Amino acid sequence: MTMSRFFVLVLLVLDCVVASSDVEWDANGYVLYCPCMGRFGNQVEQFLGALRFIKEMNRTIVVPPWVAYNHEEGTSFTSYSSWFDMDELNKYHRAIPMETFMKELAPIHWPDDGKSRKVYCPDGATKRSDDGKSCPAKIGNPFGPFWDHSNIEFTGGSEVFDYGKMWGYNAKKWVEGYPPSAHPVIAFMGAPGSFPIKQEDRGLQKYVKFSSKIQDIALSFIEKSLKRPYLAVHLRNGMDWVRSCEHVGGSTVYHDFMGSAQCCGYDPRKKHTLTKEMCLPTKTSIVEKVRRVSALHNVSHVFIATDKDAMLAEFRDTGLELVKYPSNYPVVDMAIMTMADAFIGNCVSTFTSFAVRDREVKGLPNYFWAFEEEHPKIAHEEL
Ligand SMILES: Nc1nc2c(ncn2[C@@H]2O[C@H](COP(=O)(O)OP(=O)(O)OP(=O)(O)O)[C@@H](O)[C@H]2O)c(=O)[nH]1
Ligand SMILES: [Mg+2]
Repeated sequence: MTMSRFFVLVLLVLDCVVASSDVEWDANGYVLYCPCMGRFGNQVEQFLGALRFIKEMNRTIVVPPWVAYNHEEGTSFTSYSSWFDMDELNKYHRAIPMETFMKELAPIHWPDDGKSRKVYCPDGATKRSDDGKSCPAKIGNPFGPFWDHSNIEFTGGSEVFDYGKMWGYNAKKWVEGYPPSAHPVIAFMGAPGSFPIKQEDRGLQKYVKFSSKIQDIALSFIEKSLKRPYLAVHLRNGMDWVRSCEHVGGSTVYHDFMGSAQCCGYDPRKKHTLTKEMCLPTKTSIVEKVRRVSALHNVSHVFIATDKDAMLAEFRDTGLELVKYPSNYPVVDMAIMTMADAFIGNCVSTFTSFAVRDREVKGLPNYFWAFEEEHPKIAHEEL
């Protein structure tokens, strides 16, 4: 080995030593959880609720990877930091990625010793377990694959909590009932955050910033293929969505359905009725709205994000330049939507709602299909 190679090796080793000693154990404890319900949009909504709850508990949040489902490739996991910026998240509260927690801290502080690795679940969940008493933490998908992905077996058993007594996930109750001295690591079977998101948690979106990798991909695409000002539209129209919207607008009047509060509002007395058209707008009304918003914002380029049908044929007569990202890359579609000068989304979709919250905190305009009022400004309460 040459001298210079030797020094590189020494530096690398030193770097590792320094890096591992960087992660200090937090005596206030940790919370882990599985984002086991729904896809990306749902997971983000629950993440923001969990973030507030865990901050109020004054524990460090162990940030789980995102779970994605694919017919061909099965269930997959993407670390938070590959899409988003951990430093930005840390501006709100102490956060550590799951991978780092498992690699650096778990071997010493949360060992697989037959007692430490416990899973916490509400009493109602035990019904699904084989013995009817323990947490069914690894039964079914994504439950099993999620914890397996991080090599976690709950060899310490289950800690079943009284959901009513804890007011669900009330931080004060948890601080009193489960102090870090006795419960240093709380691993929840599911997300300790509500779905749909609570109004007061919407603003936390500002701490969820895209990683530099995703930003670079989005910005270089915008520079190459779009011209500012540009309009971005989200068309949620795959078969699963058509089925989801089937019951809307029937005999039962819906206000709350997935992301719908972003249009219908949060105040129970003033809620706007959710219509079928808001969930699944007609093609004619979509084209008409694109024309109108484009004229209003003086745009010539429209970025189209969709899970299925980009409606290119229907938009052709508008004379607008239609642009799509060349591959199916949901998080990049999302980034390009958040950066647009104007945006039109789907009231019910939580995929839309991510873009809407991100744009809200930046003060950018949002519009919705089949819904005429511009989004009511969220209360900018102190975070
Ligand atoms: N590439 C791409 N994928 C999308 C788009 N919209 C939806 N999807 C995919 O469809 C999934 C929709 O699930 P969610 O993220 O939960 O959002 P949602 O619209 O509330 O839909 P559901 O909750 O699944 O009914 C996303 O996670 C993406 O994988 C889009 O504009 N572009
Ligand atoms: Mg969803």
